[in-house]
Amino acid sequence: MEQYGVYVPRLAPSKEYFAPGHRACIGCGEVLALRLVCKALGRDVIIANATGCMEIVSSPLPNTSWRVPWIHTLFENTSAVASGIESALKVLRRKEKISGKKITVVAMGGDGATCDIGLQALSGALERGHDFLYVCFDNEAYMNTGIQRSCSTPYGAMTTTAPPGKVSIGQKTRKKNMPEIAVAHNIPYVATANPSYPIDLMNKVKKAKGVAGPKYLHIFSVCPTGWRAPTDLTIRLGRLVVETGIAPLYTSQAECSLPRVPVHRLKFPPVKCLHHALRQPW
Ligand SMILES: Cc1ncc(C[n+]2csc(CCOP(=O)(O)OP(=O)(O)O)c2C)c(N)n1
Ligand code: SF4
Repeated sequence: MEQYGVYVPRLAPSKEYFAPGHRACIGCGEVLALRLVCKALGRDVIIANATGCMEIVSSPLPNTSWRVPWIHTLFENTSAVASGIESALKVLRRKEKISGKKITVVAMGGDGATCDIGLQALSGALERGHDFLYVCFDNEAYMNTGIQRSCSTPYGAMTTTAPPGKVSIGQKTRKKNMPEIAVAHNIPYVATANPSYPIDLMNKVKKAKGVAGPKYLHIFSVCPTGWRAPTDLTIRLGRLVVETGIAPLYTSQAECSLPRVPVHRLKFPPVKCLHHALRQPW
């Protein structure tokens, strides 16, 4: 972690396609992930972005942080919009109305937009085999509207709609395993990432760009505001979820930069990680 500030600026592309001046909270892991995704994608992209924190903080009229073509979509139709864009590009290329240059089509949203409300459209797009990349920024709740629980909120965590106390443990259901659901669609590339491992994250985006067909990237994104965590712990918390095995980094392909950590070799018990984020009542 100490090497983060030394190496990443040297190894990451300096060009920013997601401009500074956006309105994300201090220490937001999700906006850091988005910035890294944009760096790795480069300029030849079209992004369909579901409602949620990353859309809200980046597009207060008349300003925008987007230096690439970008469209705001609903929760329900983000993957459908991306499917339409990809199909339109195919037709325009076939009719020689545009050059044959590769344009990466990307759909993105938070865990609420992805794992709950947009799941049907996402599943359809994966099944139809559209050539696009879906990026889920998983901060484990509907943060933008005030920390409501989603199906990606882990068991026992605190949210405003699942508050822990005398009558409840907090979130009562188990976290939906979205990357494994994507894998079950038999698509060519699924990976998990985390902005606390920025080079790994960017390599996975670059890898996905080069794979034909549907790709799914699930990015664990620390949200200090929603987790009631200190803002200077974002990178550390992102590391802890990997080191404790709470959110392992892996890909659906054979090669893997950071392997799953076997449970018996975890550096810390998971509770240490949860304790940092103050998300547990005990
Ligand atoms: C169908 C629908 N329901 C509710 C809303 C209100 N809404 C806007 S942003 C948001 C939270 C988004 O949560 P998530 O997708 O997890 O992204 P995050 O803000 O956490 O990044 C909600 C509920 C909406 N825009 N559309
Ligand atoms: S609420 Fe969380 S995810 Fe949203 S901008 Fe703030 S820190 Fe980022």
